[in-house]
Amino acid sequence: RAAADPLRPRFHFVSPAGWLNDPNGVSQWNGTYHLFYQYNPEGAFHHRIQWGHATSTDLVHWTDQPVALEPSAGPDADGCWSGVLVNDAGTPTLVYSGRLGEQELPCVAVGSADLLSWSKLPQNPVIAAPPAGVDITAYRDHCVWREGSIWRQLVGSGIRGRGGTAFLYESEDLRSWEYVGPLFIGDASQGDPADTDWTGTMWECVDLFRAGEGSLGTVPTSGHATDVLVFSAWDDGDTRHPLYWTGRYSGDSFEPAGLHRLDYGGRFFYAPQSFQDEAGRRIMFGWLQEGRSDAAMVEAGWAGVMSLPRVTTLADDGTLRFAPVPEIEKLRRDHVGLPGQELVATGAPVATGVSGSQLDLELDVQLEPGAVLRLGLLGSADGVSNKSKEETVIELRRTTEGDGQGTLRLDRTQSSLDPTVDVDDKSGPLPMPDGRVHLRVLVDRSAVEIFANGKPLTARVYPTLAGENVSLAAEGTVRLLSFDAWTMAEIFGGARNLFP
Ligand code: DQQ
Repeated sequence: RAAADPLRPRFHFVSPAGWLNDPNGVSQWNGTYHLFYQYNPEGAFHHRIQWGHATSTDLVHWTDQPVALEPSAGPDADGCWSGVLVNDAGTPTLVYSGRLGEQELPCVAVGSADLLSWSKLPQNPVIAAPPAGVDITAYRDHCVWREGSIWRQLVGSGIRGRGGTAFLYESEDLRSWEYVGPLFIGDASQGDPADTDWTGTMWECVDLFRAGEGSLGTVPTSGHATDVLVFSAWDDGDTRHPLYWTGRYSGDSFEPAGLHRLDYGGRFFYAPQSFQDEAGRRIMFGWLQEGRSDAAMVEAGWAGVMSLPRVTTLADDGTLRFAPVPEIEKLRRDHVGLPGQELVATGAPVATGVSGSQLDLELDVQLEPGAVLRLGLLGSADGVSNKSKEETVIELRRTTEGDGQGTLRLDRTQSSLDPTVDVDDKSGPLPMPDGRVHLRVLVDRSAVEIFANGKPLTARVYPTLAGENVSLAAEGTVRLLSFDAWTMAEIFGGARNLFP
């Protein structure tokens, strides 16, 4: 049933059955990429979470592996929640949150050399309780790294009445941990939960790394380096979105410089986790959660999409810039190009001749001040008025000031005739020097990943009609410098091994 769902992505990783959420233990080990993920094979709902596992040699095609961790009597009896993989002098080691009742505590499992079988330590949990005397909102998820001869660990949390935080610990052996203190504490009184950059009452899935040159805990050798603290701002209300601070991590603290939105799709690119691969690239995965109801997920038989792996680099303005790994391009088929041309306000959209629901689009455009470009996707015309009945629209808008600023917006309001799905607008600021924008769009059935000058906007859409046209429309003057489109091949042919 799930496999036949036309909304199920075909070139993104999805779990073989049931439910998927956060990426875990993302890594490259002796050449092979490993993707673990929060998994419930029993159905498309979040319950008694296990660690699914898949491997890849190219970051494009994935082979399902047996479940790595599943709940057992003890501190993870109610779920093996998010965590990381580290290399302990050659021994693959997982640090994750074991859930028992309403509480999560840090647990460790060591792996066989092929990373396929895992043994939980008998002394789990390795940290018996959250820091004493602190009124916390929650306590879970891990970032673990080696600094000189010691291990350091962050556990995501929040201090009631103050804000999200990450508690710092140290260890010599990954088994006994000493509490150092909060790395730093956010301020939940700043702004309002509805703000797209509200930092939340708890930080899930903290991920600390150095972007640019050098590595964590070292003195940067050039100006082209910043430490980055990624977290998923959480609140027991509706707020869920990934943010990051740039700044400087040194000693036992983090001095923040700037707060940034990680993805303009907010909750649709959640709980990201990154690693450095053997080629030195920082690669990030995130969970593309659903925008349909719990009942619709259960009915579909599957839920949750893993993002395409993203190369994460430091831009000249000190923020992060993202692009899908170039390996993805090997799925491109049936190229369609359009000649460079000037698009002027014509009212009616220009057909591109491209259609499909598995697409990779790459455009270079230049907008005059005040101009707008609309790229329509997954469109269907009703054949009478020729107006689209369903369409997902990506909008680039340049300010009238000519200051090289603009907006990226995803208009989903007409994306589906299904009244029960999420169709909120998503948008964010887009610097466009001289009005120029490099736009990359990956459409995979219900998953849309947009990268505009390196700023990502990820969301889900649920079209009900079979129409799939791609169109372009302009307001003011927009120069189309290049337009290339491809159909994308599927990554999972045939039946998948379910490893009961
Ligand atoms: N999901 C996991 C947690 C994490 C949250 C549980 C983020 O570990 O805090 O499945 O989506």
